[in-house]
Amino acid sequence: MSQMEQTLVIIKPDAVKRQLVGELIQIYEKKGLIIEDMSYGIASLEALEAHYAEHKGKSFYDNLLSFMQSGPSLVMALSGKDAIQVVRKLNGATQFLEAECGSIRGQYALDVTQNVVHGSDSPESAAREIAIWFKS
Ligand code: DAT
Ligand code: MG
Repeated sequence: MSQMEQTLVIIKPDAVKRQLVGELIQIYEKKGLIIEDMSYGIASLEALEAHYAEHKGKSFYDNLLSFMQSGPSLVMALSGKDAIQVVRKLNGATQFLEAECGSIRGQYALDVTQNVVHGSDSPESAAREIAIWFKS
């Protein structure tokens, strides 16, 4: 059964630097997803620590946080039918070599950390992440 969902997307600093913002938004919009909210700027350490709490202690964690603060990023809440899985498919696998060629990472990523976009991985993650970035 399809469900209306919200998910959290981040267009990461590497993609902003490469001026891919418009192109990436177009991919999500053309798919039919709706932009519910957005926020642009250099992410705070507090938000990033909360967002990436599951990865704390891993070998790539410090590098990940410094990359995510290396420039502005665009954080968005998107909604639509099965939005969480739809965005994960559009984004492609975490490892760029495994990402399908037509996916965002398949087309634009050549690095496992600097991998262009983030998408929530489950309804629980989506709710948690949206609350972190869009405190109402
Ligand atoms: P995803 O972003 O596909 O949900 P994740 O949650 O496993 O992937 O990891 C979060 C981010 O951390 C990922 O986008 C890039 C970085 N990362 C993950 N695994 C990594 C690794 N083995 N080496 C370096 N960076 C990694
Ligand atoms: Mg993840």
